[in-house]
Amino acid sequence: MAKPRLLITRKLRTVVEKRASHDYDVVFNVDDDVFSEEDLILACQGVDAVLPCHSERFDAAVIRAIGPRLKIIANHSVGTDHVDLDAAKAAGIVVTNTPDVLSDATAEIAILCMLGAARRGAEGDALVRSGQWTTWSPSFMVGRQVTGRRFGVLGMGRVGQVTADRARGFGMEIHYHNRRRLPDHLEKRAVYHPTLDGLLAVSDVLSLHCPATAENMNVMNARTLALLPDRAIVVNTARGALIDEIALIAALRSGKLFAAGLDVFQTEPGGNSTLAGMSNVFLLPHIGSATEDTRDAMGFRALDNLDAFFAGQAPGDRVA
Ligand code: 8YV
Repeated sequence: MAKPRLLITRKLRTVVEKRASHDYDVVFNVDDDVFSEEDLILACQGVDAVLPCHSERFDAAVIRAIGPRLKIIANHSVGTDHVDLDAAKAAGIVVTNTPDVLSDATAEIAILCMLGAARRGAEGDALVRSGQWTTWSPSFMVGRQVTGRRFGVLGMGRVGQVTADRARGFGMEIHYHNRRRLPDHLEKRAVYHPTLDGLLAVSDVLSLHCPATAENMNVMNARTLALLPDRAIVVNTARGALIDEIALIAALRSGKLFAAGLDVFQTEPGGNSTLAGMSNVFLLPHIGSATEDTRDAMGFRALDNLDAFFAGQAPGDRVA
């Protein structure tokens, strides 16, 4: 029987590409350039399956234009906000994601963002690199200590839970808001807040871990940022769409926020040039899951979903 034809939209790790080639007739994107919408539609029209990243947008118009051959979108990401799930369902296209395998890596980046923001990591690094480190005194580069402070998690899913565990290592008191309260063995004595506003009022550090759904768009805005304790720190390793960046910049400028640590932005790639010019932000280019181990695991997990689908079984990580 002919192997299913699979489009892999971006350059993946060699072990993942090798396994894919063994089981599928793979169309690779050798140059790793981002597809234009037109090219994505064209490339998907000629395959049975696509393994995309969050860099490819499958909105309703794209899904409709692709037509009948494509049967499955096996995402190489836990987030699925780049895919219109209702449109995929309507078109009879199965959609999967890669949960669990990137929780540790993303939690590491969240802690890096927290510490980078709290201890002025970007500012210090720039000072030494630029050769402008000409003085030292006990009042030089004084930051905020996070040990013993309150760590607020918005979205206590898999990544939120691992990040909370890491923050416990700093003696932080864990608070969270989630649609549902967690059972005791997952809550681990974290304090549940049934409302977002309740969580914000106690979050010395607020770390975002919820998906970018229509309801969560700009969930951190002028009103909600004002509810945080004075000199709080905001960390975002989830999606840029969760924060109104104009309101964030105002809160950072006014001193309401001490600092922010951001791995994700409203505009990607690129980020936000105003934020980039501010000293009290620590910025990374959306690399939460970018470790060798995790990239392999994400690729394998996406292939596991494809294998199940083409074997006539239910893929483990079906989201639509
Ligand atoms: C990935 C992510 O880097 O999984 C997600 O939702 O945002 C990141 O971990 C990216 O999507 C890789 O395709």
